[in-house]
Amino acid sequence: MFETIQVENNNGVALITLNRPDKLNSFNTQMHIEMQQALDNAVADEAVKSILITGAGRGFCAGQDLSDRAVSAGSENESETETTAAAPDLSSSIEKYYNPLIRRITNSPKPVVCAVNGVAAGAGASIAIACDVVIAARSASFVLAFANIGLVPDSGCTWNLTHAIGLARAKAFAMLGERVKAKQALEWGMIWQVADNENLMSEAMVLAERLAAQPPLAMQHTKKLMNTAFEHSLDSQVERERLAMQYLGKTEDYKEGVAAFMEKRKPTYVGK
Ligand code: T3D
Repeated sequence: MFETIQVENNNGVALITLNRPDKLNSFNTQMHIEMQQALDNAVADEAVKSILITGAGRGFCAGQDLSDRAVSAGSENESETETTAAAPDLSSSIEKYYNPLIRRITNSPKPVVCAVNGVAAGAGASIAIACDVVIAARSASFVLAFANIGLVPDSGCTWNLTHAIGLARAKAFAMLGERVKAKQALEWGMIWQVADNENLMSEAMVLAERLAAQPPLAMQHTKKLMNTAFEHSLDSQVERERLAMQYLGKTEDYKEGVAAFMEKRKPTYVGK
């Protein structure tokens, strides 16, 4: 059904694999459209409880496919150089594709795990860090390649990264355009875990399956509270927590969680 990605559903996990390995899984329009569809399907499918995104081949994702952005580098004729007839309006691709993709990941009520199997560059890095739980192969790396081609970090990177690692690191990382290895990303608090290369997918699947077995409404509300925490004062945030607790305390899953704890058994959650 899809040509640029692969989707497999197993044990409550929708595994989405970016699949343009010869282009380091960089995004073209078709891949954007297929990703939108795959994420919408995963959210709509009641059997899917968590989503796992990874890449095929040696890279995770190199951001925008630059072969679709062939802007003339200049001309001997100064006035021709200044005409921007061939220049794309990047804001339209951001509005139509990158922002909706990041919003889909962020607003998904289901946890999204990212298994970074190789280099994550440009929007590829932004997409990885927009996910809820990020595990990276030891040999993986992150590069905010935007600066190297005259752009700014997009796809939520200036927000997610700055909150994750702080302004000093985020600015140097973005402005220098240098590669950061998985181990460094872990030390900075950019990602959750580093796995040996050969164990990446099995460890990522363990994480995704564990999240799939967690109470879905608690996952949804935890994610929302945390993703929006910085928009609120502490005073308003504790009130939002109170309201979420009020709602969750009346769910079947809370009853089941407490009963399972008291009976020393594994809980089974239904998302109600
Ligand atoms: O345009 C809009 O819609 C606005 C939104 C923009 C969002 C963005 O993501 S902007 C940033 C775009 N991405 C980049 O600038 C990254 C460019 N790539 C690189 O810097 C490097 O390739 C990497 C750091 C990712 C990996 O380096 P390395 O040495 O491991 O691999 P390589 O040899 O450079 O690349 C391998 C192949 O993948 C190569 O093709 P070839 O020569 O084997 O046929 C290379 O051209 C191709 N490739 C890598 N990145 C891209 C790409 N092809 C098209 N687009 C790419 N982004």
